[in-house]
Amino acid sequence: MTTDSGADQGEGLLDRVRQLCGQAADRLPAGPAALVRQAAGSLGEPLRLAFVGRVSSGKSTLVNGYLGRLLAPTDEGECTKVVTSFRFGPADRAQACLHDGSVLPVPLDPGGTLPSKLDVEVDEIRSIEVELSLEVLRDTTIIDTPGLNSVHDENSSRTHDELGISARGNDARGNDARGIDPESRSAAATADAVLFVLNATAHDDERMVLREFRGVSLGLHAAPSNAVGLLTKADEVTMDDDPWAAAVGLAARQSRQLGRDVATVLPVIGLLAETAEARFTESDAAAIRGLAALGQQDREVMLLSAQYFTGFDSAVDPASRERLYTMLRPHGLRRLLAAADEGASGPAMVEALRQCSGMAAVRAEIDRRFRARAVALKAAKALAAMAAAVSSAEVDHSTRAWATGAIDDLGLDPVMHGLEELRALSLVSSGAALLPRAQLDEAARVLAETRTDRRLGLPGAGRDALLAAAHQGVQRWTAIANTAISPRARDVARVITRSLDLECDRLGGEQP
Ligand SMILES: Nc1nc2c(ncn2[C@@H]2O[C@H](COP(=O)(O)OP(=O)(O)O)[C@@H](O)[C@H]2O)c(=O)[nH]1
Ligand SMILES: [Mg+2]
Repeated sequence: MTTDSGADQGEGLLDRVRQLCGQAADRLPAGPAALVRQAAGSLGEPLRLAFVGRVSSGKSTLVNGYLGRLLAPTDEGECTKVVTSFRFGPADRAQACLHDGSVLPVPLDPGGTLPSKLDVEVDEIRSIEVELSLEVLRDTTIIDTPGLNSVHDENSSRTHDELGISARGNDARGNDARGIDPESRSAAATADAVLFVLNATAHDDERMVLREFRGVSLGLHAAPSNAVGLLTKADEVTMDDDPWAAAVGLAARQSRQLGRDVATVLPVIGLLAETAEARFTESDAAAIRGLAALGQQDREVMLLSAQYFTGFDSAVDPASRERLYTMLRPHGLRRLLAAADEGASGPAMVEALRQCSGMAAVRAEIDRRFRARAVALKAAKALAAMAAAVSSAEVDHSTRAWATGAIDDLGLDPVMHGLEELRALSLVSSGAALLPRAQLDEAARVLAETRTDRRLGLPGAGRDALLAAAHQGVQRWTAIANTAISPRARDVARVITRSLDLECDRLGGEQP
């Protein structure tokens, strides 16, 4: 039994949303109609996933680590200052889309990296679009954004105005939100889902962008099911021997603090993911082995700073050491020196880096939360755009009432329940829903898994057994929904009851 819950019905929902957009566009005045048509147009495209955060927070490094290639420049080059999308295409190529509507080809460096210098002024560019024949991009478009200090920061709020977002908004405390530029914020607002890249300190401006994203994209679902925080540079959270443990604790705290804006915060070391996937070579492994020949005390001293590391007396040449330091920093170096002590091969070192980067958990979260629920996220995005369009003063009362009713109806579609499940999952994994351990485990399983047999804890079981388990589950969780003391636990139980009810429907209704 390998039914993918909901996925098979996804296309039907998208068709219905498309149809509704078409009907609405026919009835609405020109301005709102154009917004609705635009929203309908993006329904057939891959999921748009944006990496957003301050400049130098580590976004491009994460994009490279995620895509497994050195595509997004992480230096000071001009391309770091422009919103860049990476989408699937048969050949590797890039183009710059200018504000005046024209398009210029951008030559890629060998390996597909964007050049550090462009033939056109950066502030004339609206976005760079890169097409790559990477499998992971088939169903997901990745958007890298610049952040603070981009050239657009001071002079361009065009895109933002189009979206009706104030480019110079104030947060709740009246602070001017200058941390993240309008172009990046607008890229976040038009994305279906956002990876919010954070470092050890979360700033007010970052929270504001998150809130904006929530407001623009998911008016229907006031839950942050479509935004996940990534606490990157986890290796630099503390100078202690075990920065990862500290980062896990910090990410959990940020997750609680930002709970209204992101579903969860995961620690990650983007740099080590990028190095593992796209930089580390056999000669780097040989250099690590050369350094591992030094005594323990010498090693600790050389790891104290970049200068010590490259200036140290060693058979490994300084240029190789500088490269290693840039790619690994002290935490990665320590990890690989330890691996070398155990006789690790080059590929084993890459595997060690991969493991300590935390990227596997990020991938799993992206798969489970975003790629598996892409249809619901895209439908929610389009419906939210339609809701915003019909709220315009130009729209007459009866059209607005008709559209709002139709949007609500589609919001009740079983596929859309996937977003409720993600919201409930956040309540479970953050510990906000007070339930006994066994119920929490079951809740996490039902909410996180997408295959019917796994959700029901009966991998490989036949239809009758699954249906019986789903029926029992409905009864049990209905009781919990009525009796649990914590309101959030009751909320979670209600969501699970509907999930299991929908499983009964999918399995064929009546109990055998
Ligand atoms: N120590 C450490 N440095 C990182 C990490 N990720 C990125 N960096 C460094 O931070 C700087 C900015 O990274 P970049 O990805 O260009 O940031 P962006 O402006 O957000 O795209 C670069 O020098 C990266 O090497 C990380 O996980 N750990
Ligand atoms: Mg960047």
